[in-house]
Amino acid sequence: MKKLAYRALSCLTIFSLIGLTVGCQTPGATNNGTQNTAASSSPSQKNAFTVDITNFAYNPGTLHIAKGTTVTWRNDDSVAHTVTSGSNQQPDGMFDSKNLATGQTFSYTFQKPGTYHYFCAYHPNMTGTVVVSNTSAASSNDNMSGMNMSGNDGMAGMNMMSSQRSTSSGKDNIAPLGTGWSGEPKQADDLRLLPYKMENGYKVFHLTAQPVWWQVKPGQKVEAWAYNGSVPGPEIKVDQGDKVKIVVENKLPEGTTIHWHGLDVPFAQDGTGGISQPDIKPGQTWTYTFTVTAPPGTYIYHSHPMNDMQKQEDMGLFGPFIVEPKGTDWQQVHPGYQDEYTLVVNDSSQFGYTINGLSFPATPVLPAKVGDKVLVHLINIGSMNHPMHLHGMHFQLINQDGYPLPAPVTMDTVDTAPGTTYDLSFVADQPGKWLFHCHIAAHVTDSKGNMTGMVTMFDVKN
Ligand SMILES: [Cu+2]
Repeated sequence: MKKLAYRALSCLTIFSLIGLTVGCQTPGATNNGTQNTAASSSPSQKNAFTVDITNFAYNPGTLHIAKGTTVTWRNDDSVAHTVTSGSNQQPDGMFDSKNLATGQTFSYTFQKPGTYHYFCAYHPNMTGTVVVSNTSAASSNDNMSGMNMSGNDGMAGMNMMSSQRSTSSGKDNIAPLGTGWSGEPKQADDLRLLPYKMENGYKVFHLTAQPVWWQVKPGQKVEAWAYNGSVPGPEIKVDQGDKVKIVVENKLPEGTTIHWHGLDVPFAQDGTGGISQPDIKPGQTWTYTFTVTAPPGTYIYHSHPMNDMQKQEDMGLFGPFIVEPKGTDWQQVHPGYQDEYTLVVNDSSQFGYTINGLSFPATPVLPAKVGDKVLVHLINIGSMNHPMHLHGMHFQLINQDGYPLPAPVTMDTVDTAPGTTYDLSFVADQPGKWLFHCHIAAHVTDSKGNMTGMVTMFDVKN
């Protein structure tokens, strides 16, 4: 896994850079707050402005006002938000509306010039800025075009993933085979590791959902909807306790979201379209932010839009999310793993019976040396149970759904259920080409009786 994963790293880095299309709030946003006639007659509140909270955004996102102006936020969304001063989800204590239910308002009077950032404590994509000029509110007029914009510091470094900002027109053309957009033909022989950048203590990942051509096996090329051009999407690997941001760009012809299956994130980060967030529209970008609290093990990310969830999963919008022991990796865990593989089994209508998006004989051969301890992260993202059987060796089932079992269970077949993950551990104790396959015959045999579908093998050598 490691070797294969890193081999594709440079390629993926390029993908990520290309995919990093960032929505920006307009620094020069005009002063379009509405006059609040109900405000007090105090001169200092001559100019009062309202920021509407609608569709998971502050409107306007950037407000330019004179000192002494009172800003009132009104929540017109159907879910609660907050107006909390600070940035990067860190309150600075200046103001905090706390829970602002539908229809409620919150007001704050800005007395000092400066640039003030705020955010919603429930929805990290929601950020806003108030730029306060040195002009007195009592003498200022509404024309801010001549004001000094030098107080605009920090804008570039902010989280600018404005959820409702369109960054590109939706494209429904299909990119070349398994590549997303680079044009480089590629048949994935294993999952690839998604690179990240460290920013302010966060591991920042980028995923782009896009139609691509995908070759399930030679002669079977189908349209896929893939993350970063790969089915499954690239493996996200983090340490327990990591703070992560995952920037998702939607280049699909319809809305989508990503759900972090099994990771127990805050509600606003759950990625359920129409429930915890609006669908990310075509051309838009959305950022998920959470701390990985789950124990080391195997989890999933997959699309979870308001509509068409089955279609989107059938088309390939899923990937593995692996949590490693903090400060180490699996291969350093006592008594040590020499080989680590992630296998995603699926039975989608689009690809048929597959392991890692591929059908035997296109599935990867998994090398090991005699005596190696092998760790397998096994995910069933399909709609059926698949009893996965290992030849030649017994394995221990150590985790289910990422969490350790009270005691490892020794078996040679694990009946995997849809949406369930398993971590298997075994010692490759004799050489051979040992099949690992679904034991439902129809899932490993084509109409002519040839072996195909959910079959792979461990190639154990001396
Ligand atoms: Cu099966």
